[in-house]
Amino acid sequence: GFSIGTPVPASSSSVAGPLVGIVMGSDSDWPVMQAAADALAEFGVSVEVDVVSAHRQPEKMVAYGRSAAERGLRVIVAGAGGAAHLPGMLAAVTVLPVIGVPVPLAHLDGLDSLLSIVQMPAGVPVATVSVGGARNAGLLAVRILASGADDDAARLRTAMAAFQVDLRDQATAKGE
Ligand code: RP5
Repeated sequence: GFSIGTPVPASSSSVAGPLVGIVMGSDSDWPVMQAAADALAEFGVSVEVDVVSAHRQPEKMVAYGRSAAERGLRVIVAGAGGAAHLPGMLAAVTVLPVIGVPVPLAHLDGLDSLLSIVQMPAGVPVATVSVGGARNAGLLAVRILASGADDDAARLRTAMAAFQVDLRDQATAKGE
């Protein structure tokens, strides 16, 4: 389980507030979205987690998106399933980069979620990961933070390079 809206303290970040907002249309999305939080925790990035439904909580969704940058967030990871409008609607009301996670539901194998998130009109970008690809969403958020000019970004670049060495070594161990 998880505490909605409770920031997870960073292990080694000097920044006070959460840098990444992880939101989802329903708490039923959490078993998929948890992988994004886990990836960010591995890199010591502070996150906040909340349920924000584009369809059932439209005012909350707009308020979340409009306040995100001024509250100190740098990236939003948004997951939703079915008619998955949350990532795109958030991208419409924030200047922050939005990473969309298509959450697979019982029907259509998540193709509905994928197409709802990936087919954004020009001018309103959402970086869409694979169906259920919340871990990559978290890792992409780390890479976005790592592209900065600050000391935290340099630390994240070093950590990401070490992570990639681990990936290579694991592949080698499997004989690839
Ligand atoms: C979407 O509807 C949510 O993102 C979730 O994937 C799906 C189903 O939500 P429940 O109400 O069944 O939990 O908005």
